[in-house]
Amino acid sequence: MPDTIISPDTRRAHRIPPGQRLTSGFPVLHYGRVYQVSAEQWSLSIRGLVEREMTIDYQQFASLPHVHLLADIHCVTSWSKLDTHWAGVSTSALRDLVAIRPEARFVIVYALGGFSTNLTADDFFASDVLLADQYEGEPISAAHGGPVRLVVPRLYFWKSAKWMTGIEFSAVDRPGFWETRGYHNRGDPWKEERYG
Ligand SMILES: Nc1nc2c(c(=O)[nH]1)N[C@H]1C(S)=C(S)[C@@H](COP(=O)(O)O)O[C@H]1N2
Ligand SMILES: [Mo]
Repeated sequence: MPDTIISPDTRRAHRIPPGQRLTSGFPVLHYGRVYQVSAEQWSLSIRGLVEREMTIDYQQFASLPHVHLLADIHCVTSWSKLDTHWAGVSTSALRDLVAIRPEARFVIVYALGGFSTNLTADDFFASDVLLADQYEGEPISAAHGGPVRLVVPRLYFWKSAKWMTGIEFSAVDRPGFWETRGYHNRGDPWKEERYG
């Protein structure tokens, strides 16, 4: 049985951030279309300030140690969902794989359709951030960003890129798709960092 990571926010006495309300379903939200990517087609490039740039395929990804995650998620459009279960590879597993240089204080995540999003290295390597390939015990559906999407529970869900294609480690911050269109650069739901 793989380890289970409990996102720290699930332990809060009050779990709904300000201005959010609970949803029971699982809304599908993204800019543009849904991408149908098979496991055979999928690959992820890891580049920038690392000792070993590499592109991994799904077979290599699947062979990395997997963990389970219990987390609450919060979309900036105001829905929140509690107790979601994911499985995948902890971002910390990438450290051994590519040897990240100390100057890499920022991470830019790329996805199909010209989507990207930026994070500080601290937020990217938080204990509950996964490159997820399962949701509720099943492969992640195309609509929710499968075969592999990012899950960053403690920031608004736009940071959780669906249909991931690449990860770039950088010394400088580079605002992504929504961050250059008026969304907050960090997006902490507990501080209501929605816009600007
Ligand atoms: N590639 C890609 N990933 C994306 C987006 C997008 O437009 N493109 N939208 C983000 C936003 S705004 C949200 S709320 C979540 C929604 O994920 P879901 O459809 O699984 O609920 O995906 C995020 N990841
Ligand atoms: Mo969103």
